[in-house]
Amino acid sequence: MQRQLTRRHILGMAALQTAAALGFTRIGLQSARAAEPAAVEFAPAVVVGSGYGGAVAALRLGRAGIRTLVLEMGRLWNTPGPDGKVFCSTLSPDRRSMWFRTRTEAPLATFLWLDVVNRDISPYPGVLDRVHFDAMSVYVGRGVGGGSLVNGGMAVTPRPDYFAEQFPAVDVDEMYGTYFPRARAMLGVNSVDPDWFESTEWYRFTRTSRQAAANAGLKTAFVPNVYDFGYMEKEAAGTAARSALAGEVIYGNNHGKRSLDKTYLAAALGTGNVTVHTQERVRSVSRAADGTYVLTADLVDDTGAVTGTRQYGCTYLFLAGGSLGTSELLVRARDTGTLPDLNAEVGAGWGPNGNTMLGRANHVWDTVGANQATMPVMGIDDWSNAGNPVFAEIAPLPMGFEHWVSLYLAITKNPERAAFTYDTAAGAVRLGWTAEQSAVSVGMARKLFDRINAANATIYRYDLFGTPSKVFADDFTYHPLGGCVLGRATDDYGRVKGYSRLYVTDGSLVPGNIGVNPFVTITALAERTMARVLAEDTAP
Ligand code: FAE
Repeated sequence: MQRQLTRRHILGMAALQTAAALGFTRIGLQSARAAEPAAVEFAPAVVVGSGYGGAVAALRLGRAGIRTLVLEMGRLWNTPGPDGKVFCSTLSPDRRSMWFRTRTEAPLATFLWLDVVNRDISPYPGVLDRVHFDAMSVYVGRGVGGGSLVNGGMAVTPRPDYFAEQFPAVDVDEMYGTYFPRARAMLGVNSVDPDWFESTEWYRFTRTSRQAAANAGLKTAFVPNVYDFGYMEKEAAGTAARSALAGEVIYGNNHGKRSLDKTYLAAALGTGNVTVHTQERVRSVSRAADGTYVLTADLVDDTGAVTGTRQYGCTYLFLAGGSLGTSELLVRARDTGTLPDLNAEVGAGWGPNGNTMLGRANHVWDTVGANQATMPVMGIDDWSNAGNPVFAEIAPLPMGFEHWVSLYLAITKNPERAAFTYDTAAGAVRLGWTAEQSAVSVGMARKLFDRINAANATIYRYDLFGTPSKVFADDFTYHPLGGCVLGRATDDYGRVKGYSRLYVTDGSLVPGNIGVNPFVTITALAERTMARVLAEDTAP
């Protein structure tokens, strides 16, 4: 699919490129023309975070002619390093890989129980973060584009019946008729050519998993993606630089991926009304006597040192720091008394989308291929099994050699939820998720994959998730959801209860589980919120 880029969109992309080349931490159309613009201390609208929810808010505000400042704690990923590449590869990570770490923390800790996956690195504001809580750690993207920089690009629209179950107050027809199509079009969603899929070596691993599922009587379904499959075919043909076919994904893609900096954010900057400040981490939010919001942000340099703080004022405040970022800001604001009227639902309703990762060992004749594309295109869809609803993404494991491993990210209908609480002594939030709650996801994933193993006379892999042997990786998630759930902590459109002109537009609105990979849902809900807010709240 060829996407049409408007002149303003191209201007926005030019602004991103110039800002990167000159090392700016403030990005707007002005920086594309001349020098860095003067500091914006007051903006009519401020957006915290530049992932899906933040990018939609910025574009819609900018198009409505509202001057908007986006504050992002990560960096702009647009400048090539000494190797000529913006991002480092998954197989050979360097400081660009992870957010202020001395060693990488990849989801697959080991291979054959050997510590061969992770590498020592020097601390730097790298693109992938793993945030540790007591019994759960959460992977998130850091930078202009948030999770879109590091994710697998799977662009899945949830089942309407489950969406309606999770969002009883939302008009399902309007979502599926207006906001999901709008989100997919803006994100540049496309699908792999089925003929190419059937013939290419790069998706042998998927076809092998599909056959194993079919042998157990299970259905599989193609899923769309935001990676440009036309580009991927050129990579395979050797006529374009390789990215998805060169093992790139969780530490960023140098080509092919339609991340938000190439879609929503480029269009937002192209309006001329949006400015993005990078490496500024919002620490607190309060309200001034005149009803405007006051934000304090720490300026973080490349070593992680806080080199100063800056204060911003705004009339309209959009929180889009993701499930973790927004929940942290609001729980802290409520419990330290800077926004005391926030209700008890703030921080509640959190879940990891039932995520559990696992590997199966295939027979030697069921090869998965040394060459694997990093963008998943298929899932095992057993969600309609009322006794054990699971949707399992068939995930790649591109190690450059044949290893016979089939890898999966199972999304289970785990009903467990947890809450964030504020730890005054630490000045940080805690997440109350427990190992017992993860065990519910494991039980559901195990039921499905026991069936697949039984039908194929295969076994699990025991060597992938550290020592002692762990079959199910149940202690991390890619899909943090909730903490500020729609209709509970906010009204039915993301307006935070207790305060006017304060909004949430990100994954914290989703009540812990959505049954599929979540960014299309987050984007479509943000579109719905912005349409309503611009029609009702910002009119003069
Ligand atoms: P998000 O994209 O996380 O953006 C939040 C932004 O706010 C980030 O850039 C933060 O750095 C920034 N921020 C946070 N706190 C602050 C603060 N205090 N001050 C300033 N900035 C702040 O939020 N989903 C799919 O649908 N399909 C996939 O294939 C898929 N694969 C994934 C693979 C990986 C490895 C990971 C980590 C995630 C994956 N996801 C996938 C999940 C998806 O990326 C995630 O649901 C969305 O990115 C969440 O969007 P939000 O707008 O909520």
